Amino acid sequence: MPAKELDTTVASAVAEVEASSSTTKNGSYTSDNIKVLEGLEAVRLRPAMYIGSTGEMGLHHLVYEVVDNSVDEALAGYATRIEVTIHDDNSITVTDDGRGIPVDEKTLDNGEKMPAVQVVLTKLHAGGKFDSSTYKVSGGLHGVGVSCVNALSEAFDVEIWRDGHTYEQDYSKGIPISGLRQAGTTKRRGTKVHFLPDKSIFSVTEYNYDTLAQRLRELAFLNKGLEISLADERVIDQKTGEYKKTDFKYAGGIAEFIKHINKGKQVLHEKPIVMEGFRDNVDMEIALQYNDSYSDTVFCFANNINTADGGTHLSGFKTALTRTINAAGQQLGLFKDVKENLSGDDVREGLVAVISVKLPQPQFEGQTKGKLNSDIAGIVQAMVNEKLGMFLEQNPQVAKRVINKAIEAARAREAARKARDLTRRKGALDGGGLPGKLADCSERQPDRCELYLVEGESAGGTAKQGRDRRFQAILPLKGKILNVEKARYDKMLGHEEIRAMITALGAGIGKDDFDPAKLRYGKIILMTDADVDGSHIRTLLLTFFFRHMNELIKRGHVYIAQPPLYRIKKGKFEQYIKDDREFVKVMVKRAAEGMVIGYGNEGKKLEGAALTKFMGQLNEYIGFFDKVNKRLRNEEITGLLTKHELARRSDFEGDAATAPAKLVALHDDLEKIHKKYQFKGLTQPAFDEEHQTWSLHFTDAQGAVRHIDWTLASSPEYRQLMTKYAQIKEHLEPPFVIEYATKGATAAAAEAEEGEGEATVETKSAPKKSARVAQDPVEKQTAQELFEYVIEQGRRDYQVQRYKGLGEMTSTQLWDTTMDPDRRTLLSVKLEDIAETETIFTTLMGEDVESRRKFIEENALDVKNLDI
Ligand code: 0RA
Repeated sequence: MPAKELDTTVASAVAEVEASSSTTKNGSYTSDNIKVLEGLEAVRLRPAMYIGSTGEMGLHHLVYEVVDNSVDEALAGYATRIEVTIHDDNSITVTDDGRGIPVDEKTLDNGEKMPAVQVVLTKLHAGGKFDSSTYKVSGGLHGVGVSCVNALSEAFDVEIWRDGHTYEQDYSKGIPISGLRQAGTTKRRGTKVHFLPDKSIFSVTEYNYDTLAQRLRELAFLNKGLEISLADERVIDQKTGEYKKTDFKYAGGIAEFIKHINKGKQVLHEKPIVMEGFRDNVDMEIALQYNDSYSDTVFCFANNINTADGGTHLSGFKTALTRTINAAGQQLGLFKDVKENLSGDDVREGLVAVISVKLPQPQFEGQTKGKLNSDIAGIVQAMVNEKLGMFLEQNPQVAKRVINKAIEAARAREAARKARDLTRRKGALDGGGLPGKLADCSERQPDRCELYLVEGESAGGTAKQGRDRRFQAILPLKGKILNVEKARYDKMLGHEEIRAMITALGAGIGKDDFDPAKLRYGKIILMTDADVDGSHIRTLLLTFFFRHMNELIKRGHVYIAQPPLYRIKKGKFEQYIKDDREFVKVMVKRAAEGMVIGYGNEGKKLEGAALTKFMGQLNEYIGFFDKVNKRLRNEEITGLLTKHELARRSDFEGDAATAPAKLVALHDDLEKIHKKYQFKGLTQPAFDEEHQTWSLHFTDAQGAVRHIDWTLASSPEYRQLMTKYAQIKEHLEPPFVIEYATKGATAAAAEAEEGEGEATVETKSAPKKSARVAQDPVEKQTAQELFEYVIEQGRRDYQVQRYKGLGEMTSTQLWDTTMDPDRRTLLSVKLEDIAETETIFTTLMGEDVESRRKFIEENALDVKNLDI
């Protein structure tokens, strides 16, 4: 066993196995079977030691572990395709067309025989292939072998196609529950692994499509030509009626990775520059492309593992890049009025690069093993010197553009240095003199201090009055702050608001000066209005922190305040409400006090807590109803869909001759209202060969053809609508009769639910429940009308104020709702994934309006909240 390549965590586990095996050799107690179980038992006892965590990360890691083995088959030249499927029960299947796990009989140290596949699946690290000559990705970062996946799965089944036969074996929690059996003959070759993660071990058991997609896409980029597909049987694609599925295959490899990252950016040269080399058993691939931005993005990988902390491959690359570009600049005579050589920072401005190396036994270091330590800086450097040098020589146009950009960067850096020196002399950057607008706090210990960055002078003033000056500092920001995505360093430093921020924060800026340890506040809280401008300013601020003070986000210092959207008031009672949803909830609760709703014709009634709950669900139901109705534009028809409970695929299925009963019944109902809505065409149910389902169509009065089909019924909003419908349908029986119970009957019920929702802030005492004036019963025919009436009743006795901005609040109100640590809710800003965040920021803040619009559409973002 090549113990050298194991990281320490794994090595200690292996030591455990080996220790137990020597006990056996001494003949003391146990059979080998038990010894093997002991190995996997260690994994079950301390799973986090083997797969990093038992949360979301660990759960997804199981998939990567299996896939890595399949990728190894591809690297060895055998596999070309890997299919990953998420099943309904969140179990996973990984299929490849590699050699298939070997099935021949192996003799263990103690003489016992078992099929090789069983060794691979039950012995820690036996998956570290039998030969160690070629490089492989499994056994990398946490690489612990498929046996760990087996140990941590309730069920684990393997199917192998090899030498003309199909072989199968089943396991549970790492223990074989069958022998290896031959199950027929086949021409196929490869391995299929199906596993269900053990729910008693993982705190999260639901797979996230995007998380898997991201890693699989990355693997496809890193292994050019390899085809990887991801399917999700939990989700049906609206357009195709099939399971959600994505195929990743990139003939261009990391060059396409670069294009993916640079999507939407202005590039300096059309094609990424690609360099490849192979020396001393190290396979090197580097691609790079410059864009016109001022930041650099370099991703590096060793054996497909993202080495986030860089290492020898990165340093070799950087050295060669600086050297080669300087040499080319000299050659082309571009340095006439440049005094010094271009620095590493200069030549990396606007650079996007991916470095991927593959080597036999990579050495990693650091806490998270994110840094490559193998001695390869020299060969990477030599390769880049040669290949990039040659490229620049052969493509002088590209060379000139790249070098001129670096020269500009050098000039800007020089200007920035001067600007910084100037400001430093004025004491602006080192905390000597704090900005005049800052209202600082008296406390000096950073972790107890908070800095509020407040939109607008007037809100700033309110916040200054409302704050607790002991530990809360306020910095008002005037107007829109500079979009740093589009501005260079020196311009940024010239921007007054940004300078004030940098000074107040005290941590400096720039590679040499930024020191998060000098930060003067433990919490930096962005407080902007709940409108379009507010969210734009928030995005601009986040862009600044993301680009220039990333570490502060990483360390969890950046927060977003949540000012309320409404205030309701009645006499001395007042309450603040954070958003529209909460508003409806509160209004319903107020209205429902003492209210009794009769429904249907059998004297059934809803009141008290049941009524409030019903109204909440009804609100959501109406929300989904409106969304579905956007497709049909006819409330009566949308209502019919729910009434007929068209929900399952089987409601649309049938053989080509017989339409499904529910659809026929719906058609008959539509026939009845045909005239009323002047349909020009209402078809009989029609059969769709391709999808094997039936559907209805009608042409509405405006001439638009509307479809009632499985595509509609499988859309998320429709599914949600039906779920809500199922929850409340027993109450959806008109007519609805609203009346007030005589006082006393329902007072207890109303009292019982007085506990307020978490998101609202209440001050003063609750109003006395005034006895309702006796009132005639009111009758409503539809659920929508009922809902509107109830909300209206809720609003009746209250003054409702909707805040347009922070400035409309008094200082006490702002403190009570948004700044008081005991009552406020803050959102913490997180950097979930750097690469993805990177794209999102470029897309949202960059120049390419078209891709920004597309991004917003595709991600169905709330357009209200974005400035486009
Ligand atoms: C052990 C040895 C060999 C291949 C594998 C395991 C292997 C494991 C997995 C897991 C998923 N797909 C896989 N494909 C292969 C080497 C094969 C040989 O020497 O024949």
